[in-house]
Amino acid sequence: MHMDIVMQQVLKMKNEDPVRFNKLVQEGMAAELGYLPEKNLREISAEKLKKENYSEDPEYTAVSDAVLAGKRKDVEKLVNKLIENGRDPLDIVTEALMPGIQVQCEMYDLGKAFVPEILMSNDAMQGGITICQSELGDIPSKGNIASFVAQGDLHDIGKNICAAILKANGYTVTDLGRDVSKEEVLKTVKDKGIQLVCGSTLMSTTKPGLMDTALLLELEKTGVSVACGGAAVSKAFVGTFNNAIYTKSPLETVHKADSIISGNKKWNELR
Ligand code: B12
Repeated sequence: MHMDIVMQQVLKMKNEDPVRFNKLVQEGMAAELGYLPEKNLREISAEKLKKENYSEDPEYTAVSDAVLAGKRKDVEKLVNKLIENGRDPLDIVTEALMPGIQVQCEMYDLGKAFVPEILMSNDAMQGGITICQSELGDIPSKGNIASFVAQGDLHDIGKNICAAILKANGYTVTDLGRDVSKEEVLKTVKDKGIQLVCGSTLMSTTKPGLMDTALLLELEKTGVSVACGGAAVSKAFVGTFNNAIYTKSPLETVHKADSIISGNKKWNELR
């Protein structure tokens, strides 16, 4: 087709159907950067994503499926049964509950699932996480951590998982929720004797919130640094400012929190 006509159609779509326009631009960029192989984009199915994310244990797979279907009651029933059978609650979180939400989120990203499905799966996963946490009981606290999602960002699924895994590993976590200002974080650090802050963001536009928080905590001489994670955050980005470390996964955060809170290492030794 002649390029002028293509451009006219593209501009028409931009005005009349901005959602589709933005989706196509993002897919095109992701394919160009190598995140989405162009030819496979339409072939990705729930079955394929399950194969990539699910455990091989059928009892865990059943929980992941119930999370994917957004069935909170089924998740709770299955998780209770696994616990009765002596399964490790932390394993249930990472091997059974997390894979379900991961598949749902990837389906959403491909335009094959929608907001209500994400929210139902999140709720179903939270049902399972609550049971696992209560099962772990009162472990003597290893230290005080605050968790938050940067100002302007509402994506909190990953942060909730990270907070749950920190709690399961013996930390007292003050969860400030999402869309949190640096001033709120500072106040909590001062009021609650926080020893490490864990912050996350999933959008490029809200990344500066993590940097501003780390720098404010430094400026105010709190001695508390920020472990930064979430899909929009990279090691390179965190390396551009002081008083912060990059942690790729919740378990890596646990290990780095252990080093920082026991006083063995400072943020600048863990970069
Ligand atoms: C689910 C989702 C939503 C849900 C969020 C529901 C909720 N309660 O969180 C809804 C539908 C509400 C939503 C809304 C929007 N979204 Co959205 N969303 C997603 C999606 C599909 C999945 C994110 C997710 O939860 N993944 C699953 C979790 C488990 O993964 P995770 O967060 O990365 O967490 C893991 C690690 O990163 C790490 N981790 C996470 N946090 C932390 C913290 C610490 C300290 C550590 C150590 C580790 C860690 O551990 C986790 C477990 O492994 C992504 C695309 C994608 N595939 O990532 C887009 C995405 C993040 N959304 C995007 C956008 C643009 C939006 C909207 C602006 C859309 C719109 N036009 O309205 C709004 C934003 C509203 C706002 N102000 O925040 C873009 C962001 C682009 C960018 N880079 O800037 C993405 C990337 C989609 C895309 N391809 O364009 N979204």
